Amino acid sequence: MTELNKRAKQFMDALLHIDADRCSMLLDNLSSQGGDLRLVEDVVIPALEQIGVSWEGGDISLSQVYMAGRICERVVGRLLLENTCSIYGRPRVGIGVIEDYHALGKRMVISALRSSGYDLLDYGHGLKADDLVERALKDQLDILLISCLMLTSAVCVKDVVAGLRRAGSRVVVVVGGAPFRLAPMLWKEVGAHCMGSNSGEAVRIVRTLMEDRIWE
Ligand code: B12
Repeated sequence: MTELNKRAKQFMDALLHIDADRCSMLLDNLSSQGGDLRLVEDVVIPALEQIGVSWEGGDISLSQVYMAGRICERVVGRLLLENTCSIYGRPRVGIGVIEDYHALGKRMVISALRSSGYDLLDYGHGLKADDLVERALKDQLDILLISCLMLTSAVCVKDVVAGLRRAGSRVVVVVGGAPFRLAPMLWKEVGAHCMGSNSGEAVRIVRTLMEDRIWE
């Protein structure tokens, strides 16, 4: 087991014991070594994914999953950039979680983009396809980032893409979240332009789209 895997395991144990103080302490120790977002990618996400697997296997309860999610929101939130920005210039980027309420991934993507110098609009979570279409059109977005963690939510991206094209919009739709990682061709099936597996990829995708100015 590598050092980071060991950290992820320690973090998961603390989560399952609903020990928020220990979770904070473990992250603070690592955070002092620098690279906050990398740290979340390497420690928090593997821990949460393993918790999801354990829940599926019937080894832990939904309340433990729930509390793990809540603790992560709190402790990770402290490490992320929280300032709300308005969008100036190009590209105009917006992000939202379609249908479901798994919002941590979106927060990480926002933080990575903001710390890389991109402003973006946060549309929140639990959004219907029509909400996303309406907002993307109203804000005249160039890039719409959609996050989700449930397969049933992922398929709704199709309706967003259809709604945008019906309205004549050329906004580029980029997706991310567990269903797209698990089914590598799903992004194509729902009509997205591409998918990203983590917050670093979100930054790379926005940068490339901006260089190509694909919306022009
Ligand atoms: C924590 C958690 C919860 C918490 C959520 C807390 C919160 N506020 O977010 C709670 C307890 C509330 C919850 C509830 C439920 N959950 Co849940 N949950 C999880 C769990 C364990 C971790 C999710 C998480 O936060 N991961 C960490 C984040 C940071 O990762 P991420 O979102 O993937 O984001 C990263 C990348 O994907 C990427 N990314 C994300 N978005 C985007 C967007 C773009 C554009 C790009 C480029 C990249 C990108 O960057 C991020 C950083 O690397 C997962 C297990 C798993 N394998 O994911 C199950 C999981 C997602 N849940 C699941 C289910 C079924 C549910 C419930 C239906 C359970 C129930 N019976 O009530 C409800 C549904 C609630 C709802 N309507 O949304 C299933 C979904 C299965 C499926 N096939 O659809 C999973 C997979 C568990 C499982 N193995 O079965 N859950």
